[in-house]
Amino acid sequence: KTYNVAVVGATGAVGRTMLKILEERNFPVKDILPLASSRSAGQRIEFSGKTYEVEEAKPSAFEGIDIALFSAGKDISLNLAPEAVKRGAVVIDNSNAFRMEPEVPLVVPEVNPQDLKKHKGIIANPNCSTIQMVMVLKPIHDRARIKRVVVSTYQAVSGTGLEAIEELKLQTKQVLEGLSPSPEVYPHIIAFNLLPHIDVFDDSGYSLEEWKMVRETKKIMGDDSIAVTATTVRVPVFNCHSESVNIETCEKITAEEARAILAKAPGVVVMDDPKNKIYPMPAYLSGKDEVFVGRIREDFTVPCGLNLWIVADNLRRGAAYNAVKIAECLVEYNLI
Ligand code: A2P
Ligand code: 11C
Repeated sequence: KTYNVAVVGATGAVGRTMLKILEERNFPVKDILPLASSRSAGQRIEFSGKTYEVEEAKPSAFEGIDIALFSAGKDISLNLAPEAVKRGAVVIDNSNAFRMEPEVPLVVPEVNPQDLKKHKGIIANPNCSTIQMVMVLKPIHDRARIKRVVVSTYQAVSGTGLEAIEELKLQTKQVLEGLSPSPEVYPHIIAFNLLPHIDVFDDSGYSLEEWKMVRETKKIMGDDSIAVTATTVRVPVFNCHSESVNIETCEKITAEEARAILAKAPGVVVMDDPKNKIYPMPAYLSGKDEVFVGRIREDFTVPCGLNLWIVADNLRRGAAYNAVKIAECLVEYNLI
């Protein structure tokens, strides 16, 4: 069986990656429909050796679509995902629009594929920084029950989109030429800087990106008791998010055992030999679909603690690959 697949946001950083991954993985596509704003209508894109024209995303575009992958921002998802479902499509939505709705499964296929079974038309793809963290937390939780997680992120500009990638390129050049850049995408300069600010702040002092990591982790892991606290930081890296993660467990787990458990975890690669300069780094991991973990060590300040360093390609593993993997599971479980 083959499927008519729409990609909403097909001209964006994640949308383009979704098309690439559908093609690479030979997803059973009957026809592809690239959708974006009216500004991009008529633009041509290549898919599996054929040329397609980008069309404007509007309700009628979803007639005859079986699967719609959305990555054009929250407002577009809120407006158009229900329209796509009404016309018979299953939506896999990469935005923050529906993630915390109780009836919407929030899925990382390696962690909670069973949640797909209760879908009612919309499935949410989690935030990129959450996906790479839960893939490492899950096998540790299964063995030793996680009580508390303290995470600090080092997030690449590709998470913001194509404009932010251009801004980092431009500003880097400007600074090296002795010019002072004027920030456009971010509230401050991003070249040679760090911004402890991702998404909007609320009265608690936390940013929405930090709250996403807290709430989404509990929902994906199916355990509200896991306490998560996060500090999310934008760094002048083009692609791949990195995370420093401190975990407190109920049962003792040694670094060696953690390494052995993670080596067997689906989609996780242990890269941990620091004396030989082996640890995950964003500069080398673009284009990969696994989550890389290193610097695995015990936290000696508590009876049952671990410190880890996690890196993954946020556009692929944290967004497009996860979405395509959800689509593959839907096909496998006959849920379309
Ligand atoms: P467009 O290129 O036509 O603006 P990124 O995250 O890389 O910035 O990409 C955002 C994606 O969302 C792009 O594909 C963009 O299309 C799409 N998009 C933005 N606004 C709309 C809209 N009003 N309707 C449909 N797609 C949109
Ligand atoms: C970033 N994590 O790196 C964001 C991008 O809720 O899906 C993805 C935002 C989201 O800026």
